[in-house]
Amino acid sequence: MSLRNALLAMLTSQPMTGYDVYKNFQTSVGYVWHAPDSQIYPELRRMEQDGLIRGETVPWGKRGTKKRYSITEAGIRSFQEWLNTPPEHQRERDPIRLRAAYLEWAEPAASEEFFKAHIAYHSARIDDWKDMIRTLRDHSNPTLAKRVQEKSPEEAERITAYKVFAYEGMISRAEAEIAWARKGLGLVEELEGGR
Ligand code: VNL
Repeated sequence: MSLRNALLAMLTSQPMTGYDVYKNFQTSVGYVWHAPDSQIYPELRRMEQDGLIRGETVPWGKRGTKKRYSITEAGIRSFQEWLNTPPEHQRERDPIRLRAAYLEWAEPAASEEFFKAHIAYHSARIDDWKDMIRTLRDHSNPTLAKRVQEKSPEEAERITAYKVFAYEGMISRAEAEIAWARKGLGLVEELEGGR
């Protein structure tokens, strides 16, 4: 369901071909909802069957055609219904904490590597999200640029502020992960150092 809503979000910015949905996705909402093309194309076809988007054939190149999707009224209603409904929280399935809970079975060096890799991963993600915030604020992100074109400055600001806020949430969470992993390094040192 979430992939569907992420794809509807893309098509609220402008009508696009499947390939453009894929490209826009990877440089925008894909940073908060990862999905490979193998999921995106079949889901677009299902969404068309369900009437949430409409594909029309448009000319392409010298004599080719391609399909361009636009969101339908039903698609907009479905998207807004999702946004106006309380969130569904998934119960925990946390591979990192699962593993952390049993580090007494691991080699101390492997435990240390585990926490260091965790720090490196989240540090890299924070850098990506900070870059994204910059391109949102200056409207150079292509998906956002389309979305705010022809909008008043106030409306553009409102649209941008929520997206920046989402990334600030991602960054806060990653910073907490890094702080936790640093404590983990300390714990491994404390518990395994003298062994
Ligand atoms: C959009 C653009 C969304 C850039 C994003 O993430 C993003 C958008 C939620 O305009 O839909 O990073």
